[in-house]
Amino acid sequence: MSIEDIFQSILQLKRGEIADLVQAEIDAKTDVGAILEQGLINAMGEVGNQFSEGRLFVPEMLRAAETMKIGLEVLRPLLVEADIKPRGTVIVGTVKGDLHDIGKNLVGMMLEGAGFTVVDLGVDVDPKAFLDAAGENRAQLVAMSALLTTTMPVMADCVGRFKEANLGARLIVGGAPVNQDFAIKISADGYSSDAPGAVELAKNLVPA
Ligand code: B1M
Repeated sequence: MSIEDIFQSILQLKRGEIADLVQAEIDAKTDVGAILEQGLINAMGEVGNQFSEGRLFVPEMLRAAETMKIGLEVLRPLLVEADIKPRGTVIVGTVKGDLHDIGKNLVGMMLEGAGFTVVDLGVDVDPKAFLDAAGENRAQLVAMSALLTTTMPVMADCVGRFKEANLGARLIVGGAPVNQDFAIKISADGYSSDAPGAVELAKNLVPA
């Protein structure tokens, strides 16, 4: 068994196999980062390519995502393994109109692993819900995810409302179509292209 088998199990939508394959790599002491990047994340990239090329459609994309999520759950204990004191509270969510949650889940897991208390609002989260949750939980940070170019403007709306409300929480953004220029343009406090980078941002913005 190998990381390639994990990659292939996602492309072949084999929900029944992936948990054992990931566990086998963990047992074989394969680097967790490699399982995540080369096995799980790269497979979803390939799924996206095949969707763009019309070789795979929404139902398959959904099953691939479900397969990946099963694999991610097996990795979860290793990603959230932390012996650090509580560091602060982060609200995470995918913005209104957007149902993609795998990257957001990964960011949440890794923030947990870094000692943050994570309040996950799920997907399709409107700016008011982010605002309410940040107030109720006295959050220091809000991490928003968007995977669609059409939902990126919701991030701008959200940043604007937080500035108006003056809650003091910092806002960071990420997701495949988001970049540093966009983050600067909407006056977000930070941008990261991946989950480990989001953790570094969070640590810088919310010092222990
Ligand atoms: Co959709 N989808 N999808 N999809 N989907 C994309 C995003 C797409 C690029 C595919 C493509 O065309 N090649 C395309 C978007 C095009 C665009 O806007 N530019 C697309 C489309 C078009 C759509 C629909 C419109 C399709 C349709 O219905 N015709 C539809 C929209 C539904 C909606 O949201 N309203 C749709 C639906 C779906 C499914 C529901 C079937 C499924 C999602 C299931 C789920 O998430 N539970 C799905 C999937 C699986 C994808 C792809 C294939 C994979 C996404 C993924 O999970 N990647 C995707 C293609 C692709 O991205 N290559 C695609 C793995 C994940 C780990 O990566 O989320 O990027 P990602 O997270 C990364 C970084 O971005 C970053 O960290 C992670 C890595 O460490 N990150 C953050 C993410 N969030 C962060 C937050 C941060 C920091 C970093 O906070 C600060």
